[in-house]
Amino acid sequence: MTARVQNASLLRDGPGVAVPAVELGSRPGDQPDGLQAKLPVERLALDFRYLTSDAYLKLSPRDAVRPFAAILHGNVAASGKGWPEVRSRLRPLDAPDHIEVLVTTSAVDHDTERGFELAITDELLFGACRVEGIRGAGVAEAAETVYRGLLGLIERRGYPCLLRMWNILEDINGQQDGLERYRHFCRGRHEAFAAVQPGTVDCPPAACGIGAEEGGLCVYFLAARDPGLPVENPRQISAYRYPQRYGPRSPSFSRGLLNRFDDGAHFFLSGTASITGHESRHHGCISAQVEESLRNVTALIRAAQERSGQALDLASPTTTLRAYLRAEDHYAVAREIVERHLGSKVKVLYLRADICRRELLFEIDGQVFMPSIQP
Ligand code: 3EB
Repeated sequence: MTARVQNASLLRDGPGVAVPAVELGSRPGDQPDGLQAKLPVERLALDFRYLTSDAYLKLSPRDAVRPFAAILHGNVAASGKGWPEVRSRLRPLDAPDHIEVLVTTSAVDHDTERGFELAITDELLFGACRVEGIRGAGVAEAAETVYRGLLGLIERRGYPCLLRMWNILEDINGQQDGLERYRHFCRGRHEAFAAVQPGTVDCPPAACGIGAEEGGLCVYFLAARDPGLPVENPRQISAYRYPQRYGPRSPSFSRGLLNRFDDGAHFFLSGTASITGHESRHHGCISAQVEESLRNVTALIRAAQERSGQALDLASPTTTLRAYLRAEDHYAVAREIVERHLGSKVKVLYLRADICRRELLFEIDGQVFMPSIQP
């Protein structure tokens, strides 16, 4: 087990006795509703919150639980308050906009380097970058340049361990020089890992690789000082070992990755679709694809618990997921199945997106957060 728990004494005052709880963000009028911390923790290294734009625009870098980066889905005005704001170029299916905010109680620094906007805490480095002008060609080169840049940057800044990558590629299923653009992307990404961080080739971070209608290549990441624990799914071949028929270089991602800080355990769930072994299942059937994807998620979470000894509750209110749908009119049926399986406490964003294999209609990813002190 490579993940670690630091300063457990910060959270516990003797066996099983919680220190007096500080209800973060509980001063009246201080925090918008969506950010009210329900968790009685003194320190929060990282949490994900889903907010409406009204609540988002009230956030301040001086909040006790403060944003350190935000992902804007839909037509949201940027806040311009200093933290990185990434436009996903993905459209929410149930509202005009949704904002995903990464929050922390740690002090946050911001910087830029080589086209990356950075947010830096004691525990984490967040970075985001976009390369445009790759409509006709150059996807592999763009991916390799971005990944070489970020791998160099995380080394130099002392956060060499990638935990989670998010990759959003314009026209992901389009063809370029007789090869699908996603496969060009996988080639460039693989070349960068092989050249700069070869140890990561069969121990990659959790990730998602999805398609947008515009926006070139958008890559953002979370990196840490020490490695997390990558976890594979017994129902699926590791993506980094996919056979050549899926492209000249395999996709560099682990099915999931578990990380522990003193605030609790974060399980990063990679993009999970209707694939068993290495083959896509249930061509053309949205309900069967959603069911198969959820069976994969369940199997992966079980594997993660067995490998780490860490309890993980997928159906917990601290879980935040994103469901990607290729076709807008599959939204109602997909949501009904997701809620039937996970209950209604889990927060799920539904987004219109392309999936990296043409026949796939659905993919789901996100985070399962198990706080050290239960609410
Ligand atoms: C799959 O299982 C579906 O290329 O980073 C899922 C998660 C997928 C991450 C990536 C691709 C990626 O192969 C696609």
